[in-house]
Amino acid sequence: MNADLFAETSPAERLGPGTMLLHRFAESKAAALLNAIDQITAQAPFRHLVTPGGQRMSVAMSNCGALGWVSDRAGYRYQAIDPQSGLPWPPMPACFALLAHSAAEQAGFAGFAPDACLINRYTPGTRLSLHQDRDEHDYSAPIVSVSLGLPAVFLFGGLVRSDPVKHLTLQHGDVLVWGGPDRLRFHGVKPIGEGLHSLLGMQRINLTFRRAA
Ligand code: MD6
Ligand code: FE
Repeated sequence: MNADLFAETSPAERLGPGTMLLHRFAESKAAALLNAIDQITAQAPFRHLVTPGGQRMSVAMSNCGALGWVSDRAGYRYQAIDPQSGLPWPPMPACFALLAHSAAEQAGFAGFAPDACLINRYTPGTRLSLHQDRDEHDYSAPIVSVSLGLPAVFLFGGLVRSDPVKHLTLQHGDVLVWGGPDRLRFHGVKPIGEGLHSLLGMQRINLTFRRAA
């Protein structure tokens, strides 16, 4: 049977009690998402943040929505103002909020209303070291993560840094939803491999939607 017959469906893979990988869930929306990302990053350009320890992050970041995630020598936090422009972050486009809400619902988290969307841009060789997402106000809301462009090997650990780590491939259009008992699992991204994606060229873009306030 022709595999293309299944291209519109979104097989869901359960990876933990609160984690679902929705394969290709965002694929048909990719062009609209990329168009919105171009508009957002015209106002709030991608930049390399500095960690509290003083290291420049290899991943370039921007944000949209009421709150944006930032890092500098003072620490990690969410704030309403882009420190680079002094202006509020660009608003979250309706197509972003709808996608995040419907993916969360599909994964069993009804009523997800994100107030923050972090936009990460990777090029070959860039990586994100193992971390927990713990800068949000409460952990009851899930996180919805959308992958676009070049594939990534996602490291999916446990609740303790030293727990064993699973390697998952995240492809263009894949949406990872995690919350509940998995909300504080350690995770990261291995260095992105060389490649050329038809829409994004030598880049991977990840959107992470959160309820931060
Ligand atoms: C990324 N994502 O995939 C980085 N965090 O580029 C994350 O750090 C992340 O994908 C929490 C939940 C899902 C994620
Ligand atoms: Fe994270």
